[in-house]
Amino acid sequence: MSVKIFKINEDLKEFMPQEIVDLEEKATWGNPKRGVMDLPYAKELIEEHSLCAGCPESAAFRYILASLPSPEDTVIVNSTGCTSLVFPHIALHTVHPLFGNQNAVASGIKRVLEWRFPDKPKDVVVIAGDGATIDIGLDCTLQSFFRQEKITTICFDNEVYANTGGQDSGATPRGMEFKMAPGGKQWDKVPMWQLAIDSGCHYVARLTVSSPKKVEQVVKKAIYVAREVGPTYIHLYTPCILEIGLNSDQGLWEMRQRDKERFKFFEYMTDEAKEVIKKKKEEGLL
Ligand SMILES: Cc1ncc(C[n+]2csc(CCOP(=O)(O)OP(=O)(O)O)c2C)c(N)n1
Ligand code: SF4
Ligand SMILES: [Mg+2]
Repeated sequence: MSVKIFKINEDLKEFMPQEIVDLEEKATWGNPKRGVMDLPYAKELIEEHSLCAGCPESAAFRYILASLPSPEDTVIVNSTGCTSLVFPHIALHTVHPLFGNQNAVASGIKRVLEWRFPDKPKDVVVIAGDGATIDIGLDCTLQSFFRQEKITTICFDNEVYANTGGQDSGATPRGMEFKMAPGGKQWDKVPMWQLAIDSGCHYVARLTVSSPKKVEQVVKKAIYVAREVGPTYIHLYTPCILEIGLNSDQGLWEMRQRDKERFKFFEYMTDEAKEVIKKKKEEGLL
């Protein structure tokens, strides 16, 4: 885990593909002020992905990866689902544990990194779908909050088990129907952001990914607070355009509709989190 592993041996540089040279020369690693404004230029931020064309998860990934304060010192822990299709395309340290176990595995990684590198901040970020975070992995998610693990959990809520063809999840709103759940959801959507607050998270945000700058701000705040205080949680709406019958150019439109209602921007922070955020603002990092 160091910027050095991305350095090309000088003797080999002239033989390296331009793509690899660009990765070294134009990368934003080592600059905590990096952000979504680097997206058009920074080579290490995903250029390709194997999600459906226009899937808002791809935008969410780009904004998050561009906003990590120290990508070279970050480990991302994922879970199976559409999100996992992106990981082979990114130049970051990632771990793919068993479905639903992501917060338990992230806790272990964070503790080992703190022990091994006591003087250097190492960020551990979980990125997983609503099925993994709220349904099958809920136990591991909440227990990591109860234990006050210093990790950031980001849930990509598309309100469905997308990768397995469209079953309803705890995050599906009441009445919503899918191909493989034609009877319609019988219960209300689980308010995971509230569970995160009640379970001890120090910073919680709920939003869509319609505004890149907003995503950047919440990701940075959540990571800085996790470093110094304890668990943080971000709930992102990344609609599955395939399952709700939209075209590839309609994801942004869908998110802007939900910005006004069930994914209206919401932010919560404890007093300790407020202190960290104030300090980071004074340092010009937020
Ligand atoms: C232990 C285990 N249980 C179940 C599965 C099957 N499985 C793969 S992807 C998935 C759904 C993921 O849904 P979600 O977390 O909401 O992610 P999405 O695909 O919607 O992005 C399930 C149940 C699995 N791979 N491993
Ligand atoms: S199935 Fe849905 S969530 Fe998965 S890649 Fe396609 S649009 Fe995105
Ligand atoms: Mg899902």
